[in-house]
Amino acid sequence: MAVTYCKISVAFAAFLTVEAIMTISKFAATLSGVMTAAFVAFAAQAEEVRVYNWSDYIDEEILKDFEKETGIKVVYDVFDSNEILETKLLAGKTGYDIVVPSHAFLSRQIKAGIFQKLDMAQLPNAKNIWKDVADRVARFDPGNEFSVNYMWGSTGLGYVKEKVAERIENPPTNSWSLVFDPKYAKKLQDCGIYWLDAPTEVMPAALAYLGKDGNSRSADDMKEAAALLEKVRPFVRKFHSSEYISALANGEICVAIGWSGDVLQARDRASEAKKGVTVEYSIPKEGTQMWFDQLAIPADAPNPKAAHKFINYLLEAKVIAKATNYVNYANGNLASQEFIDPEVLADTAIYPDAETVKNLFVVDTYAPKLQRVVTRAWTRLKTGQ
Ligand code: N2P
Repeated sequence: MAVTYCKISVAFAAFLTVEAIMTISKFAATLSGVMTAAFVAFAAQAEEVRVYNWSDYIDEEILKDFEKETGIKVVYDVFDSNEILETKLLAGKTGYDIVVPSHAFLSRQIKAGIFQKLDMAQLPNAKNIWKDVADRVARFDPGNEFSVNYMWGSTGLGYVKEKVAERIENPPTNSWSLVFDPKYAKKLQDCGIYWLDAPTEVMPAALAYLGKDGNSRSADDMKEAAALLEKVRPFVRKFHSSEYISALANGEICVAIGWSGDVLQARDRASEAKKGVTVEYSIPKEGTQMWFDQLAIPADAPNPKAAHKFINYLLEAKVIAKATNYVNYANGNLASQEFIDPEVLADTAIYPDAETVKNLFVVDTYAPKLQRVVTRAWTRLKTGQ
């Protein structure tokens, strides 16, 4: 066959000019170049994992290490709001292989059929999972079938010690009153107060401050919490769920309602900068919520196999310890603890001890009716309508 082809080619070539032959061969070379590029692109596409995670939530070296180890390219996008993630997930076809909703959102998303079950056979490192954490999450993901914990933490107060002290004598930094009592909030207004742009974070905090159950299911309680928030809302400079890290670290604001590890990252950045800014985190004495951010694979994920590889990689004790050491959040991996920096492991703001845990509550998913009350109150709070 090859010989025949050759003969025909030679015979055919005899009819062509030298230039024509060169043009054809250039064309052939270009064609094969295009085909190679197309093949490489195809191969690269097949070897890609698309991850949608919270901002300021990983040491990027981990992504590079994963790429080196597996040859799978990581496309990594970030968000800072469960609502944003949920809107995308409900619309479908996100193109993501892994997303990271918090427990209460995860629960209703599982019921809405958003995720596929994890294939435990592809997750041998699941042996490292911390059972206490998995058990707590099982209330939201029964049998832990759809998700694995990435990080968990609490929602509290981040503040710049010097700036708050300049404005308030004996400031109640261990209490929600710092931001929810108009007497204090007013004094901090010029310096700057940020709130998380997240009703499911701020409303439970207001409930706890009022002495109510932070996990209350009562619409009346919610309305009372909203009324309290309305009173201090004029003193809030910004609703934002990630900018407070640099705002605190640079001493641009006085206080933020924020997430534990984010505030602790601000603390570390401020102390590295040595500009006289001391950032501290506190879990208010009235209590606050703890939450669990879960790795899950959308039902329509383009590359579930790579998603499992990525999750399995994050379940490696040393890998997830590296993430915790970088982001100052606790993880759900027991085996990782021997690789966690001793000061991180001993920090009760990160790994709460029994005494601290007493002050923490978990907020369940709001039923649609209660969710509407919360959403409406929040919109009114932010827009005045
Ligand atoms: C990371 C924030 C994650 C905590 N910046 C919110 N669940």
